[in-house]
Amino acid sequence: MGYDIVGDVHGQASKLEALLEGMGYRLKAGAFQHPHRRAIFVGDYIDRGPRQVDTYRIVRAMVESGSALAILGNHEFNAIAWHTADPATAEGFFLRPRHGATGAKNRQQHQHFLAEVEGTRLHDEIIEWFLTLPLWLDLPELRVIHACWHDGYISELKPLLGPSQTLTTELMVRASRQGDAVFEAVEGLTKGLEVALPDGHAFLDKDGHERRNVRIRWWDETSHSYRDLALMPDEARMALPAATVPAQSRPIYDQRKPVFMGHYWMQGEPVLQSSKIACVDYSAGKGGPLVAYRWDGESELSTKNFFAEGGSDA
Ligand SMILES: [Mn+2]
Repeated sequence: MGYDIVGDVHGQASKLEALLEGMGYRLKAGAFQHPHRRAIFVGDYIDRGPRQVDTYRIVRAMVESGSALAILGNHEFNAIAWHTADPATAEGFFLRPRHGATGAKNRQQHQHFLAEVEGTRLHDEIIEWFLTLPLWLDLPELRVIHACWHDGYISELKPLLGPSQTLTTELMVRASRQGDAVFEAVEGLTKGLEVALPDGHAFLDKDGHERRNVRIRWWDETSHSYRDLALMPDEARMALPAATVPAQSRPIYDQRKPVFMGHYWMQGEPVLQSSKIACVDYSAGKGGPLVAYRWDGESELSTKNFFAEGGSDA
């Protein structure tokens, strides 16, 4: 069976329809289907774009008809946390804060979704469905993760998750508490691998907050220093130490099968991260095309198999 691994949609339902049609999927009994292929969605269905609920309906119908598989992205994780009351606090407090400056920022990131569903029964229904999405897929032939395939985090979470790698409400609580091992593992898988800078080093993030950890390009086996591996604007990146990131804090991918991810807002022509690693997020949520990788059984990935639709709508 061929798989079409589709990047972060972020509410761009029109791009999604065009991409699916372009790849030969047709609406049948309410769901896009292909005679001999299946789609796999890498997460981040919501936030930013103009058709939040439509995107949800398209993806869910495909999953329920068996024509697609879908995993959880950090935006779905945040949406669940926004909607889940914090059992440790007074009424009116949620796992993702709604109060103060942080609350305002959280609401702003979530505003397009909230504008379509806030206060409705549909909102509850969508959150319930998000809770059925696995954090990763480890199929016989390939793997799918939203941001970082990390064997350590995966084996740590596996015994705690529900059947088929889903988050439970109890785990949502732990995953929302900074300092909890579950928090770190879920963050690592859905937002990417973070490493601590050497002692005495820090940088200011875009909000002016001092940070002692950086997210790195976990897939890049040809780079070794904080400066070369950090995911941040070049100017800030060049100020980071040229010291080598310790091997134990950046596990190297085992290469046993291809792994697909989204999340990184890539730009330009789609390229592979390696012959086993491909990111399919080309910023559909901010003007880029929606991209898929059309996988036909190959164990060495090929740039020729990227398929793009839409873009430059910003
Ligand atoms: Mn993401």
